[in-house]
Amino acid sequence: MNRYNGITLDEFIILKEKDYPDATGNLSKLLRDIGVASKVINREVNKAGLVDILGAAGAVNVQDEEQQKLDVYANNMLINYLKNGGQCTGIGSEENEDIIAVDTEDGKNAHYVVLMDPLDGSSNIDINASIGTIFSIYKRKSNKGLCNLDDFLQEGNKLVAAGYVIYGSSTMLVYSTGSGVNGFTLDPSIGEYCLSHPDIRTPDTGKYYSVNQANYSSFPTHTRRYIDWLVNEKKKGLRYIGSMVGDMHRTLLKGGIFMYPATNSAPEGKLRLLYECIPMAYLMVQAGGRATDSKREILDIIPSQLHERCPIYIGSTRLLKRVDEFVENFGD
Ligand code: P6P
Repeated sequence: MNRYNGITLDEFIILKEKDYPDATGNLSKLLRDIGVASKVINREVNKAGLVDILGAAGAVNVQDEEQQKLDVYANNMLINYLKNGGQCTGIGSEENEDIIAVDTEDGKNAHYVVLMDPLDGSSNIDINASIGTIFSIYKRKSNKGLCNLDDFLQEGNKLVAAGYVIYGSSTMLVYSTGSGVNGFTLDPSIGEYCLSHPDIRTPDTGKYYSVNQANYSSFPTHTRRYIDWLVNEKKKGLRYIGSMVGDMHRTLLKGGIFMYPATNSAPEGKLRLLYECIPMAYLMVQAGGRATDSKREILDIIPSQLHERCPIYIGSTRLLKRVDEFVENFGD
């Protein structure tokens, strides 16, 4: 029983701030702002079936995907909280073509930029499967004033924090500031996230692999042979929700491997490097796992564009090691 078990997210953030002597409290405030925004999004997600906020908003986002109304709501909610919280100088959202520079006095003097996928897995909204919010926080590279694109195009090793909120059978916020991963479950009776999963560690192997098997024939040879090995030699089971936050939450807690490889139609993979792959890789590494694009550690990749995609293989260290061996034996 962890001595912190059950304390609220706010209490935990303040408690952990003491571990950083030069902490000013700005990052703590920013994390709390994200936590509050997620509770407001959670309220709308929980009643999505009851009011007319389901179904496409009509617009399409930069990924050419039809935006669901909840996508739009979650994006606007997070942008408002981040703009008004005073700790964020800029926002990069999967739903917005360009960065949003916060041009208030506080914003121009703030230290952090936030990258986010406001509502990942939105194709699952209508069928009530798990969806989630994914966020990353970097220290700006520029000095004061309006932020610029370089503040966002940073490798994952430079992250100061990352996390996700999963809106599932219960709502959880899972995050790290670089010294381990902790999970908080929302207690609706008090409206607070309470520590429920202290110091999450990913097992070095696991029962399941997670991939869209329908794309099998167009995966690289090394990936097809690797999946054959998982199924025929290791008798692994397949679990795939089609919502990265849901598939990653299972992999983080239970071990295994999640993959979104390159395919014929998506030679760079489908998932976005900055909004999905880097934050999830950061959390997985912090929990003792690993994440690559089949050749490079995800956290070492220096992004060149805001919306670039990359293949991802992420999960238990022993299963990732075998990916290296299959790539070695079967090439690209
Ligand atoms: P596919 C959801 O649209 C998403 O971006 C991720 O959450 C999920 O892992 C992936 O796409 C699912 O893609 O091609 O298997 O439907």
